[in-house]
Amino acid sequence: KSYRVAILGATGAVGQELLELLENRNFPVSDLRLLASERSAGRTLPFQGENLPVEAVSEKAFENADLVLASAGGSISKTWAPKAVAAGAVVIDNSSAFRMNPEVPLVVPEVNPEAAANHKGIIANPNCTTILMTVAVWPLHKVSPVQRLVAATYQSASGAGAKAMEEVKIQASAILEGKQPVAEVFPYPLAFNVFPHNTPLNEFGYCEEEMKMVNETRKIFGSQDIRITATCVRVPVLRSHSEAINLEFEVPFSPEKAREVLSQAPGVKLVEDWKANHFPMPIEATGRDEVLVGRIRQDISNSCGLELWLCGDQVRKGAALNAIQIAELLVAKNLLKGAVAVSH
Ligand code: A2P
Ligand code: 11C
Repeated sequence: KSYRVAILGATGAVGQELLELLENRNFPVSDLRLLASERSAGRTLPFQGENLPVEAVSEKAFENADLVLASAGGSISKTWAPKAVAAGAVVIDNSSAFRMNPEVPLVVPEVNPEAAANHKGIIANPNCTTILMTVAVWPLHKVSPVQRLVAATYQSASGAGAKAMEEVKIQASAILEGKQPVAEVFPYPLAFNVFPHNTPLNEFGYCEEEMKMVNETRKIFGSQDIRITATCVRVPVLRSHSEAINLEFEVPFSPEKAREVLSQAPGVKLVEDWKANHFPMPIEATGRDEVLVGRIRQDISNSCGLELWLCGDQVRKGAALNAIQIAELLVAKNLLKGAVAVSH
């Protein structure tokens, strides 16, 4: 069987990665439509040795589509995902628009693949920091339920899209040339700087990104009891997010046991060379599928606490790869329409 696929937001950082993964993972595509804004209409993007045209998104663009991979932001998804579903497609949506909707499954294939089957047309791809954290924490949580989780993030420019990555490079050059950096995509210069994540703050002083980590993780784990808090910070890294995670269990969880569990966990790669002080780094996570985990150690302030450090490619596992893995799940379970191959 093969599928008619549309990528909404094909020209963006995640869109480009979706295109690459569809090709490299040999996803059974019979027809691919690349959708973006009016600005990109007429551009072409390479796929399987051809240059495919980019079209401005329109209702017609979803005609006959079996699968829509959406990554053009929340408001675009709110407008177009229901139209794509009405046209008969399944939408895997990378935005935050539908994630907390009780009718919409929120899926990390390594954690809750079973949830994907219960969709009503839309499946949500979680926020990047949530995906990376859940891949690393779920295997431990299954062995001994996490009571409390404290996260601090070090988020790269890629989380804010292709234009943000470009902006940081231009700012860095400007600073090196002794000029004032200009910030347009970000509220402040990110080159040679860090600032708390600039999403809107709630009445408790938590920003949206932090609340995504709290609420999405609870939904994915199917556990409303787990206590979670996070501090999200943008750092001048181009690609791949890092996270410091402190876990509290009911009973002690030894670092040796955690290493044993994580060394066999799907989607995780242990990176720990204590003698060389070599642990996960964004430059080594970039372009990889796995979440790199290391610096696993007992929390010296809490006998039931465990510390770990992780890095993961936000564009890949934090977004595009997770979406493609959800699509692969649907294919494996025969949950997508699609043309049946005719044998000659
Ligand atoms: P375009 O390149 O035409 O602006 P990123 O997250 O890297 O910034 O990418 C955002 C993606 O969302 C791009 O593909 C962008 O297309 C797309 N996009 C932005 N605004 C719209 C819109 N109004 N309609 C359709 N696609 C949009
Ligand atoms: C960031 N996590 O790094 C954000 C980007 O809800 O999908 C993705 C926002 C989202 O800034």
